[in-house]
Amino acid sequence: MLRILQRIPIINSSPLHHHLISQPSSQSLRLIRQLHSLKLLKGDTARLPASLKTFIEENARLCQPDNIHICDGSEAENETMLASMQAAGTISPLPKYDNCWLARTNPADVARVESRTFICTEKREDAVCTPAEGVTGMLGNWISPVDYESSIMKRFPGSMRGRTMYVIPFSMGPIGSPLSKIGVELTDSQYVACSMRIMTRMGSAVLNEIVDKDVDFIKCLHSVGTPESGKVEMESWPCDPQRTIILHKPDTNEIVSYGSAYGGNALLGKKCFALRIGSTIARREGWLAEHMLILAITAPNGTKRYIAAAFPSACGKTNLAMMKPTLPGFKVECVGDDIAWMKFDANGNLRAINPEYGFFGVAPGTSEATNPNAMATIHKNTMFTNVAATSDGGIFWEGLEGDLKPDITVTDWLGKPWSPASTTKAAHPNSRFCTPITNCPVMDSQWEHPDGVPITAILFGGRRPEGVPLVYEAFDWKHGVMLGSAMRSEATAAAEHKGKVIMHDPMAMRPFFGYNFGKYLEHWLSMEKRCEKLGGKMPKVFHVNWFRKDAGGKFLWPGFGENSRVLDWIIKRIDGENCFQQTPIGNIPSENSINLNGLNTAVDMKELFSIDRDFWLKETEDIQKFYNDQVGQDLPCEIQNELNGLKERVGKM
Ligand code: GTP
Ligand code: SPV
Ligand code: MN
Repeated sequence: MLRILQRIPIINSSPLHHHLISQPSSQSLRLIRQLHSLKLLKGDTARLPASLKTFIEENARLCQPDNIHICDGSEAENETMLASMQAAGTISPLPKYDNCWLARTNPADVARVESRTFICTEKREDAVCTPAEGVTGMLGNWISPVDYESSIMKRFPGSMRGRTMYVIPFSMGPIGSPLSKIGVELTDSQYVACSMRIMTRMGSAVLNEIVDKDVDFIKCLHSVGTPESGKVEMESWPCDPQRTIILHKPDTNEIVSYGSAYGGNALLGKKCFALRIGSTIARREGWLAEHMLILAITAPNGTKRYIAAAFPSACGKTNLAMMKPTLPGFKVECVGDDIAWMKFDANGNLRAINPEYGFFGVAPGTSEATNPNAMATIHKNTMFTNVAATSDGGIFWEGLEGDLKPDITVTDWLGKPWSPASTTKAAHPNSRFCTPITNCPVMDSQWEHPDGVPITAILFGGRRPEGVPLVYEAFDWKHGVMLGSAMRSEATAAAEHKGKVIMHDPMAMRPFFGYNFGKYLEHWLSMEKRCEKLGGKMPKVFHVNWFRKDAGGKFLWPGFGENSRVLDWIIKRIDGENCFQQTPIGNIPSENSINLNGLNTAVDMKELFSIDRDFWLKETEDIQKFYNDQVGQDLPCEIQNELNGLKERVGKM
């Protein structure tokens, strides 16, 4: 047995390999035989550095694909994959637009699966906080190295049988930027390969970086899998929802994902790499990897500011990132809509890049009225997933009712006839468009600048129907970090949660922490000293809430382009204008300092900014309970001090 194994060229030894060596079985024998018959469908392995070659070989041996295809990212390659997916019924063309496609997933595979997402470290406390006795931790899941290996071995052997393994070299961030990082994803899904080509810089140029510079890459393994029964439920969308698992091993920069082809579960550059693994690298290297949009706003006087904003999933990042300001003379340009990697430069300016190359945006609610720039982006080279289709070859979802012509019929995301009279939704609430950033008409000229853009303000915000004002400013950095840590929001469709409960979602990162949240807060706090040493100035921190409702359940604030009025106030504060009044929770705009000129809906500004003592007493209690239950001894004392201060100020109201 061992002799057979030794004949296989193994240059590097990884845990997967050890597993094969240490537990020889008839199964591993089969794996080995399989490797010898593997065909390389496309690509040249001779030039690959040993580390990459080994990574591909070991996983091919494990997953037993029929073929291996090293992606070059070319147009021709993309067309071939699209045609093959069309033939398989995975996607259908949308002839109303230019090279746009509709994918329908297995209805069991429509969102991220947070409960099946794990961080693997030797010690549990490196990955997650220690919750209070009897409390289930909600700030990530830990898995031991032993269970990590066995989870893989229970799922991956032979998981790619009958399929091709695509090797996807990709860069998060502009190729060659000092802020960028490279990954290689192995996947048996053409849908994932085509989507990665949209979402990241993918193909030969990245492979060349790996070959020429022998740079380290993040190892990403993905398989849609096959159910244990061996029976694929929906041939056009193979997956294994029963056994889906998403694993991360920060110590070795490894990501392993099985069973789902949807979004953050499968496009591994996004949440798995850029946030979970990214945040652990960022901590080691002294920077921040965050669930944030990045925008540029230019005021009528010509000054341009860059702002980053952390809102939980489906809480308005894409909308704000490319908004069309209603306030005359203002211009908003987009740098990114979901993820920011931010690092201080030599002068202490916090510089941000968007590591992505595409938008994976929430479809429902997107319309000419809410986000005209997104509408202008998505009619070319776009992959739509789980939206509804129209009889004239177009797309439809909730929010586009106004565009429906009477002679047009609609097919819902499940493929069934749908009409406005239907009681079900036409599009899945987490249906999405996957579209190239370069289509967006309002990208900032600096969006690909290798050094990033200088961030002057950081916004936190969630869906808070009650009690939380439209905007308030943190007193200082520490207070700002506490604000972020105490963030809460209504649950959304982007994950598997049910109902409209208000959930804690600290820093909008709850599903995306790569390490212990208490240590993450410590890292955030430490940014101030780092900046000071370099002689820089920290960004100002604000909390925003577009989603406050009146007693009748109507939004108090019109939102979308009108949010430019809030950005205008924020800029005035960055410039040091005395346009605020202090309250126990932070600084809110002084009367009339939010520019309402030309606003054509009546807004009850009093109610929008009201701060109710009882509400905030309860809020501080809830935050304390969250800290006690979920963070425990990992909570930095500075953060507890900040909460004590808030409690005291609210108590004195
Ligand atoms: P992820 O991609 O999941 O991280 O979400 P996101 O934060 O980018 O959310 P997105 O911008 O796609 O917005 C999600 C939903 O919020 C859509 O239905 C929007 O119409 C709605 N929305 C966005 N901005 C506003 C706003 O200012 N007011 C209101 N009322 N709704 C908004
Ligand atoms: C989110 O849920 O925050 C998203 C979508 O951006 S996904 O990529 O599926 O995580
Ligand atoms: Mn997101």
